[in-house]
Amino acid sequence: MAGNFTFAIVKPNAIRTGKTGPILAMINEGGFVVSAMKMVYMTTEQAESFYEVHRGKGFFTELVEFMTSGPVVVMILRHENAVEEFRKLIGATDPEKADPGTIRKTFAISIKMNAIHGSDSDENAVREANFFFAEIERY
Ligand code: IDP
Ligand code: MG
Repeated sequence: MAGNFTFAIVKPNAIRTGKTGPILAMINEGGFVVSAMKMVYMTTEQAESFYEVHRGKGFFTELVEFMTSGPVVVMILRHENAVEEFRKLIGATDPEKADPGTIRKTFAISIKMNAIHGSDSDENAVREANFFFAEIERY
């Protein structure tokens, strides 16, 4: 399964502004298959744990506050070479640097409120999918 899936989160700014549907349409148009999906409202402890790798960075506290400011949609997405292909579809972290036509260029408000998360490696896709879904091999 590794290599053929990635993990994504539609972030609170996109949910609040009603962009979940348009973002899912772009994901579908990009050839990704949604193989697991649910809406969750993370606790501070969950968000801190999910973003553990960023603990100690200047933006860590505001990132955790943002990701717990409302519900998010978490997903497992299938595609060949999924991690790399999905990072291309979402664009650069900073929307000002993201290519036209990417999800972040289209829907991000700022570097923090950048609409969507995508795993950065196969190893992290497994970790992140496991963080929110049980028995991920079933998907
Ligand atoms: P990525 O999401 O493109 O992999 P990371 O560097 O892993 O980017 O950062 C995780 C998330 O933290 C970003 O998607 C964004 O929401 C937030 N973030 C990154 N850099 C900054 C910053 O300089 N200020 C505020 N938030 C940031
Ligand atoms: Mg990252």
